[in-house]
Amino acid sequence: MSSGLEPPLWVAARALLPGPEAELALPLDGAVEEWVPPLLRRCRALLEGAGRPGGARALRRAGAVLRDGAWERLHAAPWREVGEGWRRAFAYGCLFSALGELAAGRPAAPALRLCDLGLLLGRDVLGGALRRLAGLLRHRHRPRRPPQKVHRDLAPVPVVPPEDEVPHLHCPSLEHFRDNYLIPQRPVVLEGIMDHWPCTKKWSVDYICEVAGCRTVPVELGSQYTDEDWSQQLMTVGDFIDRYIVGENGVGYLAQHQLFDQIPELKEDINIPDYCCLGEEDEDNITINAWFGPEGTISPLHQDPQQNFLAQVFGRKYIRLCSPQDSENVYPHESQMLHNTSQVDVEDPDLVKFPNFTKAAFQSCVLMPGQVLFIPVKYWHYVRSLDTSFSVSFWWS
Ligand SMILES: O=C(O)CCC(=O)C(=O)O
Repeated sequence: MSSGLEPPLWVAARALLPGPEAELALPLDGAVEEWVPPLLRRCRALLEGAGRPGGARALRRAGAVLRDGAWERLHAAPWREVGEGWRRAFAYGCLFSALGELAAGRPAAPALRLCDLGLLLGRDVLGGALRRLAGLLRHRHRPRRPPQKVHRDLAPVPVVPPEDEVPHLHCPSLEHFRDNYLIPQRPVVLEGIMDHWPCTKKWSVDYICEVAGCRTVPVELGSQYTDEDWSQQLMTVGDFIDRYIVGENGVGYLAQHQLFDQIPELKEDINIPDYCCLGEEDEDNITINAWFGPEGTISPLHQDPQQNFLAQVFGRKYIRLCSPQDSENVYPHESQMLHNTSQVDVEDPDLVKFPNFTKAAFQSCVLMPGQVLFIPVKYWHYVRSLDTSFSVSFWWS
């Protein structure tokens, strides 16, 4: 089916999918409306002629109709009720419209955005086709200019009274960690355990921009998720860096559990802490989160249902912790949505409204690059970035 008119990027992209039409099974694995299967089959048929004049346009259009139709169904119900069939239909729509873009000789950026949308909201169909295509496009994408350097004065470091300081340990044995911290559920800062992770030497704002600048991700805007003006938006990592890390457009946080699946190159630079083997579940069930943002991002006092290792890659974070036994004293929100979040502003508490807050016993630390904080299950934690910061957390059970 080579036509000589095909741009090389399209040829490389097409080669990522199984060859002849007949081999391209497009399972949906879930209920969809009756218009979806014939449209899917049409996209598949159009793929064959997409390298010929007019073919690319038809594929782009058909893919976009599938994508837009599925997008509506993705947004018609609460997220957890959206069925597998619609998520896959959306992913196929993204894939076919991205391929249509490339077949038409258009630039890589819009196709890459479509791959990311498919990965974020859909599924990685056809054995990882979206991730493979995104990897190809990222290498063909014109590199972003590195972010402008800005000089900022270092923020003052909060004073942590020695009696409140979270204890520090250097590379404890598994048994020591288990008996003294995991079983009694006590927080501890672990040092030396991530020294060999490549991220500690490689990662910087420039590096993140180079590897992930052209990728679309969800970001949180506003200083903390309990604020009224807090919102979420999709943008490229490069735009996020320009606006919120380098620019002074307020506070934004790239706080994401899908980043490492979306960009495997970053995942290769981190390791799962050995201590996670003390958990009952296997490694595949560990959730790995990225936390990237400027100085001043705040995660309000909240608790999570799993054990956590919070690993600091660059920048420093001021962290305050208190035990679940103090839950009453930190005044959790009453609503179902925020019942794991305290109503109290930890660094400026309203003691008239929340008088028992003084009874809560806090421990604190300034988490430095290369340190890993163990936060036991349901331990309340408050986090404020003192610098532009990248942390990786591992939720395990
Ligand atoms: O680093 C942060 O801002 C929050 C980290 C956190 O809450 C977590 O890992 O559970």
